[in-house]
Amino acid sequence: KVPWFPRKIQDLDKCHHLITKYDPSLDHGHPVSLIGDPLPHVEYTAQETATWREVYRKLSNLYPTHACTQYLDAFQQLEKYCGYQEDNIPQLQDVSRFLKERTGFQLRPAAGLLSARDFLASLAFRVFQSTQYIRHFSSPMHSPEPDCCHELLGHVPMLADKEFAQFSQDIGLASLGSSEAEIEKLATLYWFTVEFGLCKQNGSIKAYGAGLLSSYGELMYALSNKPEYKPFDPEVTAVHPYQDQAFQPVYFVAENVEDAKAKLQNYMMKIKKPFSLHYDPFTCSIEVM
Ligand code: H2B
Ligand code: FE
Repeated sequence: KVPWFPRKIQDLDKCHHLITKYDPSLDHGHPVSLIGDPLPHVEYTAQETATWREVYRKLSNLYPTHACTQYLDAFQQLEKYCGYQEDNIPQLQDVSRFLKERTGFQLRPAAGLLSARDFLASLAFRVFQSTQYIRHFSSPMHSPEPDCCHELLGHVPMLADKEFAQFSQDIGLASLGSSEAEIEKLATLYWFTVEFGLCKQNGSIKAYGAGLLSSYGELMYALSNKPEYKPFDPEVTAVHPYQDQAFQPVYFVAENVEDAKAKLQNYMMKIKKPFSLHYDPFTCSIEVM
């Protein structure tokens, strides 16, 4: 039996299941906002903005030497057009509008860590479910769960890149109607690429993964001589055990984003499903054939 999956963008209103590691009472079982609703404007406190400032300052010093060129190009644009500054936490509404113009991606607010199935399904529609709150000020350099520093500094710049946007949507499309075991593999692929991916660029290695680009400590470590590097190969990467409590002992290095995308497409074709899927961008819906 094929698990239920969203076929039109409005169906994503049913894809908001939280992974409540800490407090199950926080899961109210209904979405905080619906597709098409304006993204809420948040007034961040002075203390929250101070946390953002600290994270922003430290990370933006590392980007020129550690981030891939796609990231650097988008980051520059975000500073110019989208309120990315050390004294301002950008609003999701503005960022979503920016991304929509670049790659058709849009943000929607998420209440916390979502199940892999729901999170990946939204990517199939070029929807990125983003948290809007910020980590606790007591540990500005670390957050156990995604927060807006991670989304805005890690994910958003890469989602402004056309190739990367397609790569992200492809993982999402592969997840629709897939078995639990297959979702687990896709979540692992997502982990080692979108979150912790490295790529070659002009003879050196740079970061494109959001988990790296939003963590000062791990970004430095990932590009030091300490971790092990392996070539990105979906078959191998999808079953490699991963670490979510410490820095990764192993990173997968892609030749470039285009190559990672081609390899992923090849991998996706081997996932057995009794139908094929096509995304229709005009109606924002999935055609099942
Ligand atoms: N939920 C939220 N809100 N943000 C994420 O970045 C995220 C998620 N990542 N759920 C997902 C899980 C990822 O770790 C994979 C697909 O499991
Ligand atoms: Fe993330």
